[in-house]
Amino acid sequence: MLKKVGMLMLGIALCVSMVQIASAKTVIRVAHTIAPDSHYNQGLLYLDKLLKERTNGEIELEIYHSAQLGSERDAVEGVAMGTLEMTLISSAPLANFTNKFMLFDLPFIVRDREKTYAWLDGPEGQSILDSLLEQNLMGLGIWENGYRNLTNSKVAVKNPEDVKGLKIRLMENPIHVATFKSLGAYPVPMPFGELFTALQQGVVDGQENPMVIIYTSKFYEVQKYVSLTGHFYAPAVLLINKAFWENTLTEEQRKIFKECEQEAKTWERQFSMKGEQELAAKLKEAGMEVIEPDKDKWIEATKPIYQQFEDQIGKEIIESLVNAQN
Ligand code: EAX
Repeated sequence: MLKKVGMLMLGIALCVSMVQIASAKTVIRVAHTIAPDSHYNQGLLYLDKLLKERTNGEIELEIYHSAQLGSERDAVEGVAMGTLEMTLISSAPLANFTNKFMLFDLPFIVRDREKTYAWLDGPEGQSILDSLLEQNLMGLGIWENGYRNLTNSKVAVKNPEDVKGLKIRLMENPIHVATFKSLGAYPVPMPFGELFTALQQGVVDGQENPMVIIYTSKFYEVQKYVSLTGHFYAPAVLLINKAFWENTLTEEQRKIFKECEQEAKTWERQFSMKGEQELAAKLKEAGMEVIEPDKDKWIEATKPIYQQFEDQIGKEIIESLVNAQN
């Protein structure tokens, strides 16, 4: 009997020490689809640095860039199932999971970035993030992908009608698709990981993305024109598996994580903004023609999209974001 108790005690002691070893260091795998020198990757590296410093090395990130672990949709599914801990993605593909983020897909809805940051970081942004909780997805914060600009290899697009007949790759999002369709383009929704090859082989004529992505993905090698349309503003969402967040991290670690996340978000937004200001010149140097379109014409041409999606998104929330920028 005593021997049995002794064995049991030893077993318990072993288990406890194993848990201690396991909790000594928690590695969080985080996937995203874009290049190592992009705003996403640099922002995540900064978050990793903060986490390591402030948890004395208890928490660190293992970052998988360039769609190494699949598309954004794959990443969201992985985080929901717990086969992946974290991802940073554009909000647009989340339309496959909830309609709460579709607000941001409306053309030209974000005109004042700073005021929008405040709205995103407040209760409205939080309630949008919370819409994913029932799918085991915990939204940690809304970072930035940025204003999307159109590139293509065929015509110097200045006015909305210039896109007629162009095959344009878009994210998998119904509002994006409807917008370009209404302008007479052929929308081709496809995951980002397949885009460079599709442009290179002429499967599509063009695509749209923020300057940081156009530059760091070297789209200037396969695209001639960049039109500074800024037609959609893409927030980026940092998602973590809810069970992992609640059960693997301690309360203290979650508190530190939240603080680090906020600082990294601010850092990443600034990095993104700076890229936007500086990269037109670099794209020119790389051989692209940079076109300044008349934005008012684009705003006018894409207005009907609001009515088309108003019911699905909710009038109130649209007004809230618009009013927050007045
Ligand atoms: O989230 O798919 C896209 O065009 C996105 O901008 C990119 O994956 C980053």
